[in-house]
Amino acid sequence: MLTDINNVPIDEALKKDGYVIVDNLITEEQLPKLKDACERVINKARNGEWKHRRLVGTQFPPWTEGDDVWGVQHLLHPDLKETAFMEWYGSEALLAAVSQLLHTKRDDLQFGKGKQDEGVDRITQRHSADCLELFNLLINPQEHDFDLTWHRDAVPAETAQDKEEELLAIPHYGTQWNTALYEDDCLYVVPNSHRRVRTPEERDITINDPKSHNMPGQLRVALKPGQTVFYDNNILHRAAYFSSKKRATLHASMGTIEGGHHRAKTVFQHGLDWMNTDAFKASLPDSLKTPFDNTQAMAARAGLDKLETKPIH
Ligand SMILES: O=C(O)CCC(=O)C(=O)O
Ligand SMILES: [Fe+2]
Repeated sequence: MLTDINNVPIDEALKKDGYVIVDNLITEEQLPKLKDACERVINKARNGEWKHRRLVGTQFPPWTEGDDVWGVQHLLHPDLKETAFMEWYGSEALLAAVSQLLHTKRDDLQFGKGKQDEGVDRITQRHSADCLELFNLLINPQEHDFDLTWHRDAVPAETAQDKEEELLAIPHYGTQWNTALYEDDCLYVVPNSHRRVRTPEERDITINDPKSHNMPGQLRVALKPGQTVFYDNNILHRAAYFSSKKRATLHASMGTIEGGHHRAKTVFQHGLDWMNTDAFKASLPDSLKTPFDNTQAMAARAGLDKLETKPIH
């Protein structure tokens, strides 16, 4: 039973507060390897050699404007040839934590987390593309500070209250997390906001002043190197990126097959066809073979055995 930094079981804390901070999901041997791998992919993203990146000025995909990078996408892509990311994604500590959080058997895990339901996805299209990715890196831009607005990943700010209630009631079948390789205090959350509709004041801020520094009840999540925060993607959150402070934070997700195959379209609509290559399959550690088979089986059941669908933009 894994507990958080306050000795509360992690699944209890995540359910209650909408976020949970955990130590030691990276070993001492893994940390320098992950840092080195990040340096290499950050350089590639900044010099344009790696095109899958998030660019300052744009919160949601597509990222076509600008050249100041705040995120590097697809760290598990075989073309990057960075095995440290895959080794960590399949590591015992991480899989144990995710299984406990999702109350699921190891054999029922799968890659990524996807959206809950196609109907929801239609409504939230713009957002969903943002959070469906498997494993990315969040970094400090070099030229400009950059703020993400207050948001829930799967409920757009303009959503009417009754619809918001409906969307918040949909089960997740997955979890996402940030793991800091360097000190990271970029993320802000409103604890316990993940299952209830916004108060009138929160609603007003998300719509009219989305970069507000004065959200009632806001908490700045301060991570030490090696710490992880798992957070419900519907917790009210924002992030502040500073060019002056080094950030290299692993941002990943994992799900369970309980969501059923209707999730497949949304998991794979974001250009994950590279997962279906021999090079990708050869890179899988034993611990991820069943989760990958589950992912493929789910895609096949949904008629998506090429692991790709039409782009949503
Ligand atoms: O930068 C962060 O820590 C949060 C990123 C985020 O909220 C998102 O990508 O939806
Ligand atoms: Fe988000």
